[in-house]
Amino acid sequence: MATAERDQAAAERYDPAAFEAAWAERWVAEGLFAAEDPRTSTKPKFYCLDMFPYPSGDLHMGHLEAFTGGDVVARYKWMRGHNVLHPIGWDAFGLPAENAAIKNGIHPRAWTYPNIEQQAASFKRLGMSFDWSRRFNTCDPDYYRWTQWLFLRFFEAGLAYRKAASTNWCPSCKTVLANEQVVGGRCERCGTLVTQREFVSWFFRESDYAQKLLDGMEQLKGWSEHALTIQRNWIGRSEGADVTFRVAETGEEVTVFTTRPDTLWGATFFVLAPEHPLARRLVAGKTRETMFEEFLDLVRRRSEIERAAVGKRKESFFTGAHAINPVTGKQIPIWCSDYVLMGYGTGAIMAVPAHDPRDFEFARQEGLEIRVVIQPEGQTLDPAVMTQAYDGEGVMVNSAHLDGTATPGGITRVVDWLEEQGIGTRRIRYRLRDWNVSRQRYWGCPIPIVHCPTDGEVPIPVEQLPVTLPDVEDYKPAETGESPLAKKTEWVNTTCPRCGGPAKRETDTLDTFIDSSWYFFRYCAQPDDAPLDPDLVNAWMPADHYTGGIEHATGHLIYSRFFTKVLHDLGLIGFDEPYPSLLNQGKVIMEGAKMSKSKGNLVAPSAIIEQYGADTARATMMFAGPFEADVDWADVSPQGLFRWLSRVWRFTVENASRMGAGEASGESALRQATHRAIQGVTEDHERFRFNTAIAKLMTLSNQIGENLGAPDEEVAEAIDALLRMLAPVCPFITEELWHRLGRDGSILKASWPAYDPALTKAETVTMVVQVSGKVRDRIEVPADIGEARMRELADASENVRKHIEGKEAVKVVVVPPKLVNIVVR
Ligand code: ANZ
Repeated sequence: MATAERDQAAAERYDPAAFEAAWAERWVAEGLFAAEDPRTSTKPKFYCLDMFPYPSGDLHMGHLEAFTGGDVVARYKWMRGHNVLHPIGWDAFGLPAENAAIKNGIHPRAWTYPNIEQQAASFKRLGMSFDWSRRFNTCDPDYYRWTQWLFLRFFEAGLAYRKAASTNWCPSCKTVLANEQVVGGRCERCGTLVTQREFVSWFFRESDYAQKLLDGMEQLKGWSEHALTIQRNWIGRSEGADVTFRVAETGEEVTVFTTRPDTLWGATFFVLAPEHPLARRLVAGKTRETMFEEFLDLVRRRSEIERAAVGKRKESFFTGAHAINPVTGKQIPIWCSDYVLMGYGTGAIMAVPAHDPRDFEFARQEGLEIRVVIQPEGQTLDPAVMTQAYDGEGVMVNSAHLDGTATPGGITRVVDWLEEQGIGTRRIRYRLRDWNVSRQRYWGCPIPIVHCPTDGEVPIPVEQLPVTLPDVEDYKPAETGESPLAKKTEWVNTTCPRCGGPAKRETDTLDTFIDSSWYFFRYCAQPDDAPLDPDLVNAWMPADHYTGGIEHATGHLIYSRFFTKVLHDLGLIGFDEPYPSLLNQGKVIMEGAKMSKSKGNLVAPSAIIEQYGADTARATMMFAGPFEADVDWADVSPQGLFRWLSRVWRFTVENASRMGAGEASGESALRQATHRAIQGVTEDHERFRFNTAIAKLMTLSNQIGENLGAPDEEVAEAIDALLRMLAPVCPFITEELWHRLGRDGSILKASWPAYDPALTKAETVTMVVQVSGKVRDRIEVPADIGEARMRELADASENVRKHIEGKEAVKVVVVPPKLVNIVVR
């Protein structure tokens, strides 16, 4: 080879380092990703939202996956002619950042901001098409001022209140946790076993919205059934009845909630949650009072999950008192046990051991009576030999005049009767509880409330917002459960905005999940006199696409739906569901295990970018499998993707001079391949099947390679389509080639290719059906037909049926797509 040719070959080698970073800079500098005003834009709007990141370090593989997925959608929508809003910000307050800061011995602020810059730089380097002009951090006073403003709207509307309650306490993070932040009895952040502790805390009345949250699910058409089920169960609607019992010894009334009022005749004992106020009254002044306190101590050390589980030992304490079963008139013993939770229903239950698994376990443990009141069809349950509760359908027995009622269908009849008798009332209850939003931590949004000895809880006047988070020396959480802010006395001591007298500031900060419950409104516009611009919010929202982890199904994804409904009810916005389409990415793992520093199996996106470039990092992640499935990084090959991109690079550069050719016509193999790829990749993008889209692009690039001898127009058409379709996943290589081909503007704003349906029709062939070697039918079928479908068609043929009737098929030979031979005897 001559030197000049060799030089040219070298210059034309695929070298992403030579252009990726420069393009990343240029896109941002030119404002390529800026959304247009949706009220005046001629393009249909598309709001592409990603769950914004915690700035707890540099980007990890989970970020690479989730944000690339969102970016592919955003870029695809630009190319389909949409006005895309694809914003970014940082969820920068709260435990994740703070715990990391404490571990590293530096102030949360000094830890958080540099991390944000680092992540922002990495996002840019990855080519994320964010509208950077809308960027904000939730720990900026300009943002949390409006978090406080919203808190005050909730407070005024009676949706924020303060009460003493037994709450989840993480002994390691030294803070209260919401139920959603306790996973399997452990702190979601640090894994420590969560205990119960009494605190005066702020709550949001989320439980008032339980039914609205369920009803709203009708609108969530683009959510997976899995995500919907998790939320439905978390909200936990139960239909049943409240039934009132009387304490035999004292005459006081106590109500239970039951979903099975049809089993009332089988209630042989009664159980109170240990924390139930009646429990303490019943043991008061008795010799067992101190033992009861010890019992309570024991119970407090167990998590709710442990307490509620079937098959776990149940702590028990007999109160010595009895309740009167309102339908049998019998006295039944009142016990206390930890399997009854204070926070659900009324905190008291009628125990029906024959038909409830946990009551059965408790009865066996304590030797209590078991009485069968539901008899299954064709069986006779005998309490003496039962090994488990029977909770299925059956007919009521031992239930006086209701004997013979079929259940659970007949429950309505039972409740009607209970209501008539004044024993019970129909009741719907939800598992969803009010949201505990107080955190005894430094790094959060200060609660804009002052405690005044005269006026009580007084809101800070709006014009005085934000209540700035003061700097403190000692930001570590305290054993006492008191916020570090409490030590800052000059900040705490203030005057009451109402009476001017001395007062104290609230020292708890807000749960960071409040910050993230409304951020997507602020992306639409950032007015400086309101949290949101209703005009623009109503123009952009509901968001069209939301990408994020399914682990948020019972937390963020409920909180933010709740916020949206409240803001709607307060008249601030015109819709009540924030994101009807939700796509949950899978996890990135390594050889079956979680990636982590301690395991030493951590792969950083930056390492892949350095070795192969951002396009390869993005493509590898998207090609690794269906977006929603877990990705095992040990199974994927960045090298393979890099080689493929090198090939695309090479044939594009080498055929650059042919690209100006005119329009292609005819039905050649290459044209058909091109148009089938356009059809397939488009369909894949519409269903977020990024991996199969890439596979089809690989096939197309092979077909291009095999057909370089085709006329210029056909090669040009194929390469042009390939580049456009590759652009959402690999924006850099496609942009660089686009410019080398002398095309105008960014490929991001080029149009998505269209296919000619005449060229995508699947070919058909004639399938022959034989019975024992004799031709009995001929059927036109698609050339890519599968074996199962061929057999179906053969079996459905009239003539074939006639010839196999009454005979036994001993063998079926299928040779796709042309032959089915049924051998009969
Ligand atoms: C009697 C009974 C008989 C019950 C039977 C069930 C089956 P869901 O469906 O989850 O709403 N329960 C009520 N309050 C409770 C509490 N605070 N802690 C623990 N368990 C409680 O569950 C409702 C059922 O859970 C109620 O119906 C009650 O037991 C129990 F064959 O009442 B059932």
